[in-house]
Amino acid sequence: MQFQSNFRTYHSRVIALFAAAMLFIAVAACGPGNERPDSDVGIQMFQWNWDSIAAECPTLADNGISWVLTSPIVEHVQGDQWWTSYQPVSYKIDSKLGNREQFAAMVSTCNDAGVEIIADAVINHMSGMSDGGTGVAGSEFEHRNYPGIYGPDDFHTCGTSNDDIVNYNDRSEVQNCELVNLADLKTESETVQATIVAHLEDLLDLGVAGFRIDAAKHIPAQDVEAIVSALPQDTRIIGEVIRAAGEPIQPEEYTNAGGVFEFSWGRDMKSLQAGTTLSTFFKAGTTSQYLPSESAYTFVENHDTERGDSTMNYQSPNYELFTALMLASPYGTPVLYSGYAFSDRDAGAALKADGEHVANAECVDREFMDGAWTCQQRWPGIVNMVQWRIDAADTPIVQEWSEGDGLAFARDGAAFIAVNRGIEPLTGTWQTTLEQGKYCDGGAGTVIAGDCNEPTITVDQDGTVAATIPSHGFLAVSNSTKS
Ligand code: AAO
Repeated sequence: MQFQSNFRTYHSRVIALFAAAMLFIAVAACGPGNERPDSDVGIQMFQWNWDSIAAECPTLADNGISWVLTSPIVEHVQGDQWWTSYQPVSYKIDSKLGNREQFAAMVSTCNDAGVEIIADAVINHMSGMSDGGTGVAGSEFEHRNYPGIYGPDDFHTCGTSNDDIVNYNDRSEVQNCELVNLADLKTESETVQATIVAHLEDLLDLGVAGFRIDAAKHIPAQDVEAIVSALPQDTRIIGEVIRAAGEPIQPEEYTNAGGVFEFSWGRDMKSLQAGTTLSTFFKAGTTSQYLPSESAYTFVENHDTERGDSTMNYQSPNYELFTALMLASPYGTPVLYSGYAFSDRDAGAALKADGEHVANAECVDREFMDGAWTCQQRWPGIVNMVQWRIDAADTPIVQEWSEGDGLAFARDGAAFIAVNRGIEPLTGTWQTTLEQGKYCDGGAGTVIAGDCNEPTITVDQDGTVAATIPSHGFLAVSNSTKS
C-alpha cells in the first residue's frame, strides 16, 4: 500500500512536472510576436522590397509561416527586368529592393515577429554584361573585373563558344563555364571563398538565418561545403540544384552542405494536376528520384518555374489545392510562393516614381492584372493548411483513398483532407481518424485557423465525414478546427 501511495505521489508529481513543462513550451511558442507554434513552413517573397516584407512579417507570423526567402540583396546591374537581381556587381546591400538600413530594419522587424529571413545568395557568379557598366549603387565594373572585390584572375574562362555552358552532360563545363554569360567565380580559390564568406558573415551579423545558394549546381559541392563550413552550424542552407535526368550533377551531392530544393516535387504536382492518376501522390517523396525528406525543400511554383512550364503557377486552377497537398504531406519542408502577376517573362515588378526602386507590395484581390502582387500568404485555404500542418505534426498518413478526380487521406488522429481536382463537384463519405464533433472547413474560403466559429462539417461517431467538395476545391479539417 505504502509503495502504491508513494508511486501515486511520484506519478502525479511527474505528471505535474510534465504538464508544467508543456505549458512552458506552449507559452514560449505563443509568446509575444509568435502567435502560433513553429510550422517550419517558408515562403519565397519574390521581388518584395525590404519595407514590404517588414510590413508583412506580423501577418506571416499570425499565419504560422516561419521564414521568408528573399530575392537577392546586393547591388546589381541596371535594368527594368526582374533578373537584374541575379547579376551582382558588388556586395553592397543596396539594390532595387532597398538599402542596407532598410534591409537591417526588415530583418530585425521580422525576427522580432518570430519570422526568420533567408537571403538569396548569388555566389556562383557576378554580372553577365559583356561591356561592363555601372551598378545601381554606382559601382563601376567590367565583365570579369569588380574593382576592390574581384579581378580577372578570380574568374573561369573555359574555351567554349563565348565561354558559355553548352552541354549540361559535361560536369566540367557546367561548373567552369559561364551560365548564360554570367562571369563565373573560381569558387575553388581560397581568396574567392574568403570574400564570399565575409559577405555571408556580414548578412548573418545583420540577423539573417540562412541562405538559398543560387545556381549551386554550377559550384562544385566541395566548394559549397568549404564556404558553408566557415559559417555557424545552425545556418539554414538551401541549394538550388535543378534535378535533370541523366545529368552528371545531381542534388544528392549537395546534402552535406544543407538542404536542397527538390524540383521533382513541383513537376510531379503539375503532372497530377494535368491528369496523372491521383493515387500517385502517395508515392511522391518515396522513390529514388527524390531527396530524403530531411534534405528536401518542396514547392509547387518558384520564380523560374512559373515563367516556364515545368510546374504550376498562380493561375493554374488547381494551384491552391496542390499547395494544400504539399502542406498536408509529411515529405520535405514546404516553401510557399508569393510574387506578382505577369504576361511578359522578363517584366520586372512595378517601380516607384523614382523609376529605380521596386514599389511597395500591396495585397488587394485575386484578379491578377499584370504587376498585381499575388499574396498567396493570405489565401484562406493556404493559411488554414499551415495550421492543419501544425496540427498534423509528425503523425503518419492513413486512410489513403483515391478515385477519379478525388483524393483523400488522414494524418492519424490529427487531421483529414479530401481534394477535388475536377470540374464537377465531388460528393462522398470518407473515413477520418478524428473524434466525433463539429469542425470548420479549412478549404472553404475563409481564414479559420485558430478561430472556428462556423462549423459546417460533422465527423460522425464512426469517424466518417460526408461532404460535397466544389470543383478545384478541398475539404480540410484538423483538431484545432473542432468547435
Ligand atoms: C539574363 C538573360 C540572358 C543573359 C544574362 C546575362 O536572360 O539572356 O545572357 O541575363 O546578361 C535569371 C534568369 C536569366 C538571367 C539571369 C541573370 O533566369 O534569364 O539571364 O537571371 O540576370 C540553369 C541553372 C539554374 C538557374 C537556371 C535559370 O542550373 O541555377 O538556369 N537558376 C538560377 C535562378 C535564376 C537566375 C540564375 C540562376 C542566375 O533561379 O532566376 O537566372 O543567377 C536544365 C538544367 C538546369 C538549367 C536549366 C535552364 O533544366 O538542368 O540546370 O538551369 O536547364 O537552362 C526541365 C528539364 C530540366 C531543365 C528545366 C529548365 O525541367 O527537365 O533539365 O526544364 O529548362
